[in-house]
Amino acid sequence: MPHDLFEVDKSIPERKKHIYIKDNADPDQEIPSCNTKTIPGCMTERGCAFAGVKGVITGAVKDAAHVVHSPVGCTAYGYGTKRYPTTPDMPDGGKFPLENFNLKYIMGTDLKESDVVFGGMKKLRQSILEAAKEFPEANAIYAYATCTTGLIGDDMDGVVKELSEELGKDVVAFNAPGFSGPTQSKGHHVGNHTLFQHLVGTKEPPETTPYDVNLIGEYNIDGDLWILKPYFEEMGINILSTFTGDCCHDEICWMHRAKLSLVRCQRSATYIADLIEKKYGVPYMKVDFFGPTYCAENLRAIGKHFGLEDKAEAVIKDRMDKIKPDLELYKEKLQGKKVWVFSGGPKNWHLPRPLEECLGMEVVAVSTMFEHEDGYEKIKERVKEDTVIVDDPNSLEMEEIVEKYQPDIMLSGVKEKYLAHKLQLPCVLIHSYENGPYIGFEGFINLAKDIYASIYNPVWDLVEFKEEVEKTPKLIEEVESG
Ligand code: CFM
Repeated sequence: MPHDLFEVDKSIPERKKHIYIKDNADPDQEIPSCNTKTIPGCMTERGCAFAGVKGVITGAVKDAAHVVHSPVGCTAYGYGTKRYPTTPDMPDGGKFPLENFNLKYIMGTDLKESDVVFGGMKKLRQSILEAAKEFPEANAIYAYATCTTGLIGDDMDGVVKELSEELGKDVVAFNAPGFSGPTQSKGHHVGNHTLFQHLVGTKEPPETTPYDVNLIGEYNIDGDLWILKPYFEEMGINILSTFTGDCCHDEICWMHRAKLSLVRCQRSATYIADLIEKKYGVPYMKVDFFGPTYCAENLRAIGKHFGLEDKAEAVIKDRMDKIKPDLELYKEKLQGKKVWVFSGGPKNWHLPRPLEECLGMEVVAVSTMFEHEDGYEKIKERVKEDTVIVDDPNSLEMEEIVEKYQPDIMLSGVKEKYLAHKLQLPCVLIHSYENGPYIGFEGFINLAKDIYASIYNPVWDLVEFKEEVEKTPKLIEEVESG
């Protein structure tokens, strides 16, 4: 189907390669320009490669001190903005002193002009030493390149190698300056490779079982991991390492000892599962735990792998029984409501079917910030004919989506929420969540509840009232004169 739907295409013809409307008669539809840099002049919602490594992959590691090698802006930007809660629990049964550490703090080298001219390596060295002194409980130090230090070419690997020896603990450099890729996705890639190359295989776990798994690409957003963990425990499966929600540095180091890797976020973390499989022969399975149907399917597959089918069935039955009344209630309330799903990548293919099949909603638009071809294929498989699929939408296109597709709600991130609200459109956060967790059986009910609360919020009646007021000068007079 040709799409003259988007007005902005007239002024930015390249954007045609980022948009299509699903047509069942044309199975070859694709986004040929996904995962390329944003067209100059388009107001993008994407993040940078540094955000991808620090904000997504490594930031949740609870016992590492994070040192950002940058002018102070990137450091402030990297500070505890993401909602991944953490327990003090360590694998040896001990407690990590979270109260005076980690996610509460971020450290930076505070680069100035003279460092840019003469090099920032001395400052990096000094800052890492200071961080180690200030936070002796840190089990590792992670240092991050940023645009400035990438441009001046500081040899971070050299500095951290020396310091690892001096300090007697792992000091790791992540070389993903903001500009090093089109989106945060590049930072995921660098983060995976760096952790694999420097850490995996360097330590042994205190004990192992025949049922050890790595839960990869699970960042414990608003407690997602704590929904999933009991499923595994009840099945008799042990999570040896989580990559990287609520995890500690050592868990990364012994990932090679798992019997199976489960890849939850397949955009940000399939890389390390692949590397571990190739080098250590640990197989991996891609899993999807959003919505009750996928959750049941995937628990079954994991049960089958370990010969624990009965236990998987018991977990599924228990949770399905628990959520059934709520699921029915929200399905009745949300039936026929139109929804636009907009996240980074994977949540755009995790969510459409559960929203449609379990809640009776209609997905009219799906957009992503940084999905690659394989992810777009999954989106295409899982949405209905006539759904518009948009890669890296700019703000004008976002307004057009609202105007043309008239969604009743947008599921997106915090940046888009303001735009949605200006357009009088309800919006629920699906990146960091509103009242999550949103994963698993129980989590899906939390999502349904937030969607319901948002669509049926009485504030929208005031919007209609305001429109009426604007149409009627007499009313305005009355309102103004009290
Ligand atoms: Fe993976 Fe994620 Fe996502 Fe992601 Fe992200 Fe995220 Fe996301 Mo926001 S790791 S790709 S870089 S599932 S932060 S928890 S919600 S854009 S779809």
